[in-house]
Amino acid sequence: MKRCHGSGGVHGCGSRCWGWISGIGACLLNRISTHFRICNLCEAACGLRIEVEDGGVTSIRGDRDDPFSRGHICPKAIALKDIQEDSDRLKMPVRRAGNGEWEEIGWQEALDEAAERMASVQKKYGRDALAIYRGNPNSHNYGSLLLAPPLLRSLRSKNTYSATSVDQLPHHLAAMLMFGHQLLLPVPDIDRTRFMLILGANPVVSNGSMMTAPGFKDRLQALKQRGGTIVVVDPRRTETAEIAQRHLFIRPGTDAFLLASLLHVLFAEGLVDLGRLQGLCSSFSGLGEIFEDMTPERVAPITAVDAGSIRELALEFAAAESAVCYGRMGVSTQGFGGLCLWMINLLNIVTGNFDRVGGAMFPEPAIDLLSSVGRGRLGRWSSRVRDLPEFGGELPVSTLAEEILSEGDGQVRALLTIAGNPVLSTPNGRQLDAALGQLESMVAIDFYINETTRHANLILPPTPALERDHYDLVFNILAVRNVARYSKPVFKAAKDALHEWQILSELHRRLDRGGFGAQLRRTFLSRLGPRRLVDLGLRRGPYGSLLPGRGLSLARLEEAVHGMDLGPLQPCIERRLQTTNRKIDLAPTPYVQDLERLRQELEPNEVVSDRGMTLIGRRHLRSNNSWMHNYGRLMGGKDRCTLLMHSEDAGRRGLESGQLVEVSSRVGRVTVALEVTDEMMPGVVSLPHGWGHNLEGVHLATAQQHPGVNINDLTDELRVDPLTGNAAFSGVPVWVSDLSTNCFEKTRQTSG
Ligand SMILES: Nc1nc2c(c(=O)[nH]1)N[C@H]1C(S)=C(S)[C@@H](COP(=O)(O)OP(=O)(O)OC[C@H]3O[C@@H](n4cnc5c(=O)[nH]c(N)nc54)[C@H](O)[C@@H]3O)O[C@H]1N2
Ligand SMILES: Nc1nc2c(c(=O)[nH]1)N[C@H]1C(S)=C(S)[C@@H](COP(=O)(O)OP(=O)(O)OC[C@H]3O[C@@H](n4cnc5c(=O)[nH]c(N)nc54)[C@H](O)[C@@H]3O)O[C@H]1N2
Ligand code: SF4
Ligand SMILES: [Mo]
Repeated sequence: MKRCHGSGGVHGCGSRCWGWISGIGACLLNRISTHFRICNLCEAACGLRIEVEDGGVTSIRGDRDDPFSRGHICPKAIALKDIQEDSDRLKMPVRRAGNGEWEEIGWQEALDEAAERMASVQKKYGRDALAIYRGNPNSHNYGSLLLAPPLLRSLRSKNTYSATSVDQLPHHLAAMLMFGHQLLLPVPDIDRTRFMLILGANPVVSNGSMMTAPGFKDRLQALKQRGGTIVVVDPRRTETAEIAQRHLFIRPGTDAFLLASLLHVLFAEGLVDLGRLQGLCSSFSGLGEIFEDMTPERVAPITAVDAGSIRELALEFAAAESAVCYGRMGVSTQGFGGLCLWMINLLNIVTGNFDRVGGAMFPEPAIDLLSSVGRGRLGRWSSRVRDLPEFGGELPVSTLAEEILSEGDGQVRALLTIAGNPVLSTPNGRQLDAALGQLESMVAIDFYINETTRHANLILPPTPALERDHYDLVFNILAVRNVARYSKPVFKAAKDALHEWQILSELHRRLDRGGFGAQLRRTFLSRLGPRRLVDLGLRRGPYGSLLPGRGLSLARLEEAVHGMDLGPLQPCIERRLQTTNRKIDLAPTPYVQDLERLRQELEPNEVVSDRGMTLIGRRHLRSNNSWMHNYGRLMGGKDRCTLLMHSEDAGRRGLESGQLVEVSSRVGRVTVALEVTDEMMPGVVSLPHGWGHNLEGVHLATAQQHPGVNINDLTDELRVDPLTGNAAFSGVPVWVSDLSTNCFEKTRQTSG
């Protein structure tokens, strides 16, 4: 292999090559270059060092000089190369012909037809007949974040959906109701806290969520080394629980009882102290009374956490020099997800651990979206079929299939998906799969023909990550340290390729029905492009200046190839709070009312048959939701899509590791290999999500060799948190049986 050692020391071994141009970080003779870039695959946003030779990636490593991630990386980053080179990845638009075959077409034709399909359905049936679903990668793509909203605004469909409602919606609601803005999201000050209580999150594997903290495992180890304590509450003894000093099993879906009980103890023991926030909180008086009946003794049989442990946890949390409670997917995607996220904030606030070093704090990102994104509203309209509430302009995606399938005025007839795979990622995926087959029109902006997009009439593929620049608009809002990093594209976009923002703005141009003012705004936005919008955002932000040559700007950020450290989080609530009375609302009415629903369940009433179990999900370091199973490098090793079950449960059923079992729920059934492990809580089984690639017409050669089963063929679209509309994935009742004896019918009868 050719070697080039830049005189700038970038390649570092000292011998010189005359082709090396340090200004551009490239060697013109050997066609070698080094690029520094942020990984956009998950929320950790690790800094990468990417070597390119002769137009191909030769290595991807962690960037040790990145001020935030300090060289941390996970195996998924390497797959950025595979995404770039994947022969299944679409490079040009494709159209599905009558015989189910796909034909490649040119961009003009594709964009015209896509716009025409959407416009004609809206014209014929009304604007709500077109639904839009936006998936997770949108938040990792600033072009899409900036240019999709104007398109959606001009489509004006109430049937707008996203992955938010199968994920973090309760976080946004709590932020809006308590702090006045859906994006005012507190994050744990993990690097300085002395006590961390983690509920329903496995950041050692997920690398952190609603908390951007690259190298999370190292940060946890550091917490322990400085004498701090980590407690994990989870129905599975996870990789994170393994590091923690204490792990408590909890019955899925019951965290709201535990949290209410922790608050009960704090009030009952006189341990509540708002500290500095005393004058900044409203609705404090009477707060203790609403938790009066939530004693540890009463919630213990419901949660399966014993009363002594609950009391001890509350006392320890209050006594710690600093403490923070952090909850994620496991508490947000459950029937009381809304209440959980409110009470997590409350716990941090009433123990004086809010907006304080070592507690829960607000980042101050270089581009502050608070002024440009709406505060969020709840329930301005509700879904047609099931009356689920809108939040922030979106309806809960659990209702999408029935909105397509139920006839009547306002029925959904067409769908636009943007970077989403709802057939694998939303509850009762099989029902949605069937519903998509009935649409009159479907357009997908995606670069794969997968479980969802196979139903599209047209697929419009954007450039992959390495062909575009990147600035993290979302995850700097959630970062445990203030940083700013800008990544240039590693490769020039392929000939004829369009970036996501260009596709969106081309569609917008064709669909814009606004007046002169709206059209002028649209033209201005698309001429400006996302890059210059980022520059403007940086200049208007807290570290920038509108005066030329002053403050943080894109030009300055581009010079700092490893990114810029903007310092640790600071107490800032006085500056950041967005409520109209400039106070934190400790007891917003929707929560106080919803507590009544919780109270009604203080007496457990669900009759579960002896074969009944509850199902939870899990993540794996080498998976990323549904779309990264097509990269061989990530797919080695043993089967990851297995059902985990405790040995007592397996023994009672006469089941053994490795055998196939049938798992069934109200909505469907799957057959999957069993893995017996005592890391599970008895009575609970776990399946990962994002699998089930064996559907007809999917073009993902590698993923189809390891198809797995879709957990969302078991999760139930009717199980939602009624307050937020968020899917309740945790604790789905299921029955597990030996394939050969198949006792499903029998258990279904006994369990009603
Ligand atoms: N049972 C269960 N279900 C879950 C979860 C769970 O824990 N349990 N987790 C939920 C969570 S947290 C989430 S966020 C959702 C995710 O749900 P989705 O966002 O619907 O699914 P993803 O698997 O992220 O699919 C991403 C899609 O975007 C495409 N894609 C990737 N990069 C790009 C890009 O740059 N541009 C475009 N246009 N397309 C791109 C991929 O090909 C894929 O089709 O799943 C949810 N579903
Ligand atoms: N490797 C990898 N990383 C990822 C992703 C991925 O798919 N793979 N997805 C990314 C995305 S989109 C997101 S949103 C984040 C999610 O990030 P996390 O929330 O950290 O991810 P999970 O692993 O789903 O963790 C949820 C935990 O909740 C537990 N749990 C389930 N039900 C309950 C319950 O009722 N109560 C309690 N207390 N715990 C419960 C589960 O056992 C699990 O350990 O991860 C991101 N990072
Ligand atoms: S942890 Fe996330 S951001 Fe970091 S390298 Fe892995 S996928 Fe990329
Ligand atoms: Mo997510």
